[in-house]
Amino acid sequence: MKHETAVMEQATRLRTEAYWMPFTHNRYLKKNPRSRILARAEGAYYTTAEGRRLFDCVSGMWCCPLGHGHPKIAEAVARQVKELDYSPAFQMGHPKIFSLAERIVRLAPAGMGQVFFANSGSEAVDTALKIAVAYHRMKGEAARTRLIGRERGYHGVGIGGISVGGIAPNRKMFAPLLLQGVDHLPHTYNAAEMAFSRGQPKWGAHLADELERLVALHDASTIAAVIVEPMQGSAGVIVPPAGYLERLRAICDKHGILLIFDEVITGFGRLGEAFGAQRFGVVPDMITFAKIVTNGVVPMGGVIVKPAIHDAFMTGPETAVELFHGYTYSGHPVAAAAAHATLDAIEEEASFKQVRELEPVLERAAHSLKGEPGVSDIRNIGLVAAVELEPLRENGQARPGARALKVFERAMEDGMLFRFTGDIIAMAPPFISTKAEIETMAEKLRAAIRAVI
Ligand code: PXG
Repeated sequence: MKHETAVMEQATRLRTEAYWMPFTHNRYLKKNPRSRILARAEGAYYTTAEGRRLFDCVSGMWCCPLGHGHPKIAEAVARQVKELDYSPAFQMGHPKIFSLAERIVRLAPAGMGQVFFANSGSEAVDTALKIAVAYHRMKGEAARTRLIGRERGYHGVGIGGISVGGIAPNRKMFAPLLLQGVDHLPHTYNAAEMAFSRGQPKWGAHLADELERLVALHDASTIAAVIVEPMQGSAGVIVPPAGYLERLRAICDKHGILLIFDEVITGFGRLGEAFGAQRFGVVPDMITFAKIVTNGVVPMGGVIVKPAIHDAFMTGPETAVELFHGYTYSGHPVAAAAAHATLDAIEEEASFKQVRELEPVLERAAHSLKGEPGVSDIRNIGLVAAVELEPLRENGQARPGARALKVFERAMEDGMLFRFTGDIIAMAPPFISTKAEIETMAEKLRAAIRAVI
């Protein structure tokens, strides 16, 4: 208990000036930081510095679905720190990273062959884009340099990721740094056609044909890769229309363009299969992952590639480095240990099955909010749902984001930690959630929505 008191005290007596918080309204939060300071976590719950228990409605930031303080992962990490805390990433290796790569390939859709490790989703994305461009060059098609992203896409915050990304505030401040020769597909969201869809919307497969238009404009011989999230997460849960990803795949095949699925959110079970690729039955050429691979305990990201991509680099003298890319912490032993323990737990706890069983529970609970004040759309797939709210208006002017912030704060007072972007409230509860916890989450969201009008 002594330790418990120390943790709480440390969390409450804060000097907030020196820490510049990421993607945060720093000045607003620091006016009243206490309610936003987390002191502890266990299972599907956080405890704030004020001693309030919060249900973890978005699994940390989509990354901790097996619950916090998982004993197997904690033990594996502690053991690894003592056994081999760090191993140079270049020209050296350690057993766990080889076996982890093999395991990830086994989980991936058939036809994948190798894994390149990074430390975050952003690094994974920039790695995949570099591999795509370099691959074509290795194959003698050095003119294939263009990258195609999608409106509302989120691919992290590296220069490559924001260039192919499609969220305006993430791009506009950094415009001079954006990569040249990038184009974007339209996003697939259309409220009039798909509001309140359950699972994949029926409308919208034809939007994949926009890729043909970009090919006609730029010529296939200049295009290296298309990168999309199979389900757009950060932009507010945009579920791919039925048939859309299949069409993207076919068009990429026709023109020799690599298809990259950014599965940083969807990888390792969020959609009830190991990857979105399996859920949607479409196999890309590369898959980026991060987050759930270690249950969020230690940073890790990576790219899974088809053998043909890997093999294209395996030329020249055997003593030459084949890919001039990598990070000090690529394949970190502690991350590898956490990932093995996470994958063990996923198997033992039948996590993908848990997700499939909870999917209809979340779907029903989320869609029961239809008709509540200001709710303009509800969408869901796997263990993910989003409720979109109409913006609040003040003197006839819309104030984007204000309603969701109020709902977020209100729900927190009621023991729920949601995420919001703009006026969209996201839910991606832990796989270990009970049916009752998911239903309570939706009821508390209902109460918060009703309180904010
Ligand atoms: N790609 C995708 C598809 C992501 O969702 C990244 C890349 C970047 O990963 P890193 O590890 O560099 O942050 C992400 C991250 C949210 C939210 O609530 C989503 C992310 C991160 C934080 C919050 O929408 N996605």
